[in-house]
Amino acid sequence: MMEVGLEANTFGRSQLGGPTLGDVDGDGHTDVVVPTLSGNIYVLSGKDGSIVRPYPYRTHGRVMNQVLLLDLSKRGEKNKGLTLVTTSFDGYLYLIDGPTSCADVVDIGETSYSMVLADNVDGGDDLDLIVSTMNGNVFCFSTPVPHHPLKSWRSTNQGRNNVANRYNREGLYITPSSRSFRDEEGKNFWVEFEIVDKYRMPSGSQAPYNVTTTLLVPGNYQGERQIKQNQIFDRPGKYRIKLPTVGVRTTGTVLVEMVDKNGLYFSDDFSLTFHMHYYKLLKWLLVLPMLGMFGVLVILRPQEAVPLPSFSRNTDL
Ligand SMILES: [Ca+2]
Ligand SMILES: [Ca+2]
Repeated sequence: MMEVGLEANTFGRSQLGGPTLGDVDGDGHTDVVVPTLSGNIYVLSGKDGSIVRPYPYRTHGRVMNQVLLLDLSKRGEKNKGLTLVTTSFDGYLYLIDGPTSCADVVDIGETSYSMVLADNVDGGDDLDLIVSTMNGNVFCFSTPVPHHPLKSWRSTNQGRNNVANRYNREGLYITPSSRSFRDEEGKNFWVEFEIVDKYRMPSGSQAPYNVTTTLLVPGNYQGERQIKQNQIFDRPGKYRIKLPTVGVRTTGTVLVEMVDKNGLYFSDDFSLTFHMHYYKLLKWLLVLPMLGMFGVLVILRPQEAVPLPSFSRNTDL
């Protein structure tokens, strides 16, 4: 990594957006992607800092942001390498295939200083790309690629200090069964997550993984607002953590954070509700007796000639 630092130094001030890391060409070794003000995007070998061919890729305007790295292989497709996604000051959005450096471009006609981000924004199960421009527009492009929590890249440096793509590499995500919408009523509930670590020799495993699970509930809850649990795991895999349910009707967010042996930070989160279903049942407490009374009146409908029953007729008043 030292050599990469020296090599990157030769770009000097011509570089504004920081580098991002990932195996761009799919040879099993990490590469460093460096955008430059000249419009060239360099890919450097993480081993020795040499330029990976056929890069640099030349755009026709300045590249002012970090380059997003994504696994854009479609369902069932086993693509090696990653796709480089970036805007350039020539007004195009570039999607550059890592191994070949062949590009698809989208003419957005606007410039951007911010990184293209990825997440599933509009639902469905496909990954979406978010491009925000200097004109104040936010574009959302859908892709034919299935979404996975580790494919999303929701902020520059992914919240703290990680500039590497996580899918098929390293990360932590909450499993779909845990993150789907739910309401909790019991004493406790379970959160399932998976620690992914695909590092091989010579770097080996990035364990131990220090995982902190935090239940955040908003201001309407009077007790302790943050319920935290900390655990250290020695190997990747799926784990379940039990969290206490809060005693009031409220919404909450579960945040799972992981720091590996190098201090790299990963996180995932989902939202849930507490005791909302019970509250929804309350309306039936009101409606059911009314329906019952209505039913009784319909079934026991008095004949025309028969006077309505009255409790007063047995009295002599
Ligand atoms: Ca590589
Ligand atoms: Ca989507």
